[in-house]
Amino acid sequence: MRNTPLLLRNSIVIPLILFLTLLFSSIESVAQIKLAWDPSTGPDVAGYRVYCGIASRTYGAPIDVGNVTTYTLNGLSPAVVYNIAVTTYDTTNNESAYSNEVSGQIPETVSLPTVLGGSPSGITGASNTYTTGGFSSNLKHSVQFQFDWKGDATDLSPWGSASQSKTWTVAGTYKVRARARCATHTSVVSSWSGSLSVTIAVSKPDLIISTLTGPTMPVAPGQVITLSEATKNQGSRATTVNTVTRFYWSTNSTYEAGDVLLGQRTVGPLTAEAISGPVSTSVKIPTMAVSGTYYIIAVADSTNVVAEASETDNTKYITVNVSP
Ligand SMILES: [Ca+2]
Ligand SMILES: [Ca+2]
Ligand SMILES: [Ca+2]
Repeated sequence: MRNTPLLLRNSIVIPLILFLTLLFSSIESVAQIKLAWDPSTGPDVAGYRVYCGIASRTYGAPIDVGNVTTYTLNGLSPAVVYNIAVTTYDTTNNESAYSNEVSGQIPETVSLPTVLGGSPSGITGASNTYTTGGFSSNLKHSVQFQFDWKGDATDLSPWGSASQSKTWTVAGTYKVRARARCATHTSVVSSWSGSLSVTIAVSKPDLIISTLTGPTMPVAPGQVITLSEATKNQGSRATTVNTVTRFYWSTNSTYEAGDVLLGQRTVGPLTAEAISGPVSTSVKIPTMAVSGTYYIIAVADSTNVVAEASETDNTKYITVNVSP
């Protein structure tokens, strides 16, 4: 404890007045508090000492700043209240009482993140990943992130990494945004970023013929041949009912109403990405077919009992050469 009696030759018991200024740090600057005080009116002032502590009137070792009336305290921690006082001393090292005490603290700020990167569209039930960036703590502390998946702060992610994923279960348009906070001083939180508009559609199955093979040698009219075919659900949602894959005889590669049905098979319900087959189906080449090149077209969900993400990708064909 400093306990200097003030029985001094020149009795330099001089009230000091401090004016405290906080320098709001930029990203590159250090945490600092700038001090200024009125000069002592004593006749033989030799210098000043700055005292600083985290409890009122309980200071650490003083800093002898010389005969100046301003000083900047550097390297301070944010969110800590510093209590500061000054004394003056004369040419024979007699020291005054403390000045009035002032207190201040370094404010920490975290800049807001950039608008999120990630897909502006998706489907229900599927995970979507979004990433933010461009944020920082002015004190260079590490930061954490929170995502607002709806844009009104009613569907918030946990605080965590700059890249987080969301699975929406309801179709709609969502305004996704993010904010950052200091990982050490978690009450220091940035504003929200701008919003990324994300449109989520209802997920659906999508049936296709994934493989179709048949005879590679010429076939005769009326001949029974074996087709090998696989039907796949490449969509993001399961089918829940049986579907029918049919095989048609065609003079062109396009399935049309007039094409001749050769045969069919039943395909059970398929989960997302599941494949039924390959399965062999025997069909008979039309007896009236004349020599030439024909097409056998397989059609998934040919009776259209399943609403699909795409109804126009359900066919696949092979060519067959007929010779007597
Ligand atoms: Ca389809
Ligand atoms: Ca046709
Ligand atoms: Ca369909």
